[in-house]
Amino acid sequence: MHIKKFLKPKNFILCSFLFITACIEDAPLDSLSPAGPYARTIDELFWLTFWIAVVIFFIVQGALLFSVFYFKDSPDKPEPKQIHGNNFLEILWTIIPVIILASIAVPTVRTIFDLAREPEDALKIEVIGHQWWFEYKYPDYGITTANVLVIPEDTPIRLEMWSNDVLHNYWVPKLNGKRYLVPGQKTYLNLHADNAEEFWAQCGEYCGLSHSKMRGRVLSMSESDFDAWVINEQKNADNTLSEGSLAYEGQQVYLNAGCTQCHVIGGVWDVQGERIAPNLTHFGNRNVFAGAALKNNSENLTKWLANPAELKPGTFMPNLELTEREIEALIEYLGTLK
Ligand code: HEC
Ligand SMILES: [Cu+2]
Repeated sequence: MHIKKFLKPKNFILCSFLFITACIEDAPLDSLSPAGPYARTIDELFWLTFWIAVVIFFIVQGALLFSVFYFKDSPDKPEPKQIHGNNFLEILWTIIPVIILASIAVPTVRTIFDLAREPEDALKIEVIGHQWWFEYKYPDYGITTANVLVIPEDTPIRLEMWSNDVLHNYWVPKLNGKRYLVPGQKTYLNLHADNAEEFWAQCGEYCGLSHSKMRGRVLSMSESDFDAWVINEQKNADNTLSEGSLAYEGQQVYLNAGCTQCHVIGGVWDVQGERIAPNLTHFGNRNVFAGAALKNNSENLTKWLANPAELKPGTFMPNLELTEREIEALIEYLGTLK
């Protein structure tokens, strides 16, 4: 596009709306409102760098404006003194940037090392990236879950991460910076939430069609709530549904429609172990699904089970041509998986 065509008042007004979007309060992906020590360390470094840049901006612009007006040419003005090749000045304006860069580099390098260090007594959790959802495993507890990462408040968490397919990137802006999830290689990230709160996560690397719908939640809870959550997650699904109930019918659909090829519901199907889809054993306890892109309610589930790709283009969950009745029964069944 020709630049003159772009420079119209209409376009400036449109562009200014982009700035207004930055003013939303309580934005869940706001990296400027840290909620834990790691994010705070980054925040402090950001503000230090920001204020150094602000001071430099005004000094440089001030010098520029001063020169423009003070040395403005006029017919009766003699040529100002030329300073090209002045050794003292050349050395001075080499040293000043070195000091500026060093004053940013020292705290930056220190922060990088602080963030990378493995905290003592951290809870270890594995994060596995899939197109387009995050899987979480708790090796110490034998738990596998998806989409919602549950952590105890005020406790250091050590994430060990990799990808199952393409490059992904794990990002919980209020708790720490981003880190890549790489196929065949482990990366690490620390989290630590001050309080019991729900945070948002987002895949930070373009990873295919539904990348924007590859989100997540981090649910931080009190120590006692977390312990109760662990005990519940370790249980298999309740397998005592009464024959003839809608939930029982849903379980039959689950077992016969091919869902078990990809999903695991603990205790419901003999074949255990690795599957390529979210573990559904405690699906009913999660408030979001499909990469946290959708709220867990029957309206969304109806659409999802009828045609997953309509909600999430490219998803590896196929349309299984379920009838309305089957979908209704499945949703009832999924609701019992607490
Ligand atoms: C070919 C493999 C495959 C089959 C078969 C399959 N699914 Fe899925 N399912 C997936 C994948 C992959 C996802 C994650 C999609 C995403 O978030 O992008 C998923 C997601 C889901 C979710 C959301 C889970 C969550 O926590 O995000 C539900 C519920 C679900 N499937 C139910 C079913 C049911 C019920 C059936 C059988 C009627 C079924 N699926 C059959 C692959 C499969
Ligand atoms: Cu991704």
